[in-house]
Amino acid sequence: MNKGEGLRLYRTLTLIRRAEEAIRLHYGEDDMKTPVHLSIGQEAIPVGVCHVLPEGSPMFGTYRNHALYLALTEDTDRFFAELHGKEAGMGRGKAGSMHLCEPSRGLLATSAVVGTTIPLAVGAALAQAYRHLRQPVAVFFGDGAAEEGVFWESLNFACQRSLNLLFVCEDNGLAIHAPAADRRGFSSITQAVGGFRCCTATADGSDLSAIIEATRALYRDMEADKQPGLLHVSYFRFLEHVGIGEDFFTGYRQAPSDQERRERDPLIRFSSHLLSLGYHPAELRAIDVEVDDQICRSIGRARSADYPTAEALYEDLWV
Ligand SMILES: Cc1ncc(C[n+]2csc(CCOP(=O)(O)OP(=O)(O)O)c2C)c(N)n1
Ligand SMILES: [Mg+2]
Repeated sequence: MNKGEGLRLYRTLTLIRRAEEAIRLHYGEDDMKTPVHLSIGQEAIPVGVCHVLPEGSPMFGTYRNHALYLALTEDTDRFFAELHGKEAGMGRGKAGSMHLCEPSRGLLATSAVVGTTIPLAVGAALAQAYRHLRQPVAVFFGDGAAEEGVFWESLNFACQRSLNLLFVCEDNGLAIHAPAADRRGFSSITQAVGGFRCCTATADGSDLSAIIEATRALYRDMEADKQPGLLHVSYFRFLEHVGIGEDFFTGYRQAPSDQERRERDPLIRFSSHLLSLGYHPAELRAIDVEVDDQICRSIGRARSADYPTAEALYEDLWV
């Protein structure tokens, strides 16, 4: 990783974190007309994967998509406009937080319905194969989605057709409040997938460098074997399933210690890594200030922007 690359990655991680901290700060004012599934703890996964895959690769995600959207676009103007339900949002104020997409940057769809974008990604990868193109397609999904039939059917079809498709399982060990052990008939998704003609890799979601390294190696294997890949990344969900608060007090899981918080926080981990490589703290602080300024201006623009007209409700529909 050269110096410019390190700073760019730090900027993207920081942009995602600060954008979500801004959501937490302002959400109570009730100007953001959408439920939010925050990605604090998960940010490094899309940042790492998008860093490795070729620019413009078709991508699909879930309702927990803020990190993926911002990693691909860094566009906080359209992001905050959408969260405020404004016409200037990337979904003209009608998508809300759970359906962010930006086809011009490769982000084709995200969805509130668990597992639904997995077969869409298979379709996109099949289209690539049909046109004799080898652009990889990536789909991000949670550990809960990996228990749905559609995941296994999609995996089977992708392996049978040797599609250039990267499955990225963002595993926080929870489906809302239900831990993996209460839901699953298998102990490890990579083992369970091991019987398919599919390359696999794992990484620690709090370590951006490890995610980049694992994705690079997996993508090389996919290219060599001409088979799909599954990247399993475990991470810690710092906040409640939906909303802006912590939920440790509810008792279904334990609060992390201060040391665990530091170890599981991808931004703390990556900034410590950069400092250990000799980056100067002032370089990182300058990025923090610039990012905060960008976010502040985007929120200001979103607040003063126009709502869509009533007629716009009937536009952009397939009927
Ligand atoms: C088909 C479907 N079933 C159930 C739900 C309700 N639901 C919303 S989020 C969620 C948990 C999903 O967990 P996971 O895939 O691990 O994603 P995470 O929220 O942990 O990122 C469920 C069951 C839904 N949205 N869609
Ligand atoms: Mg989960």
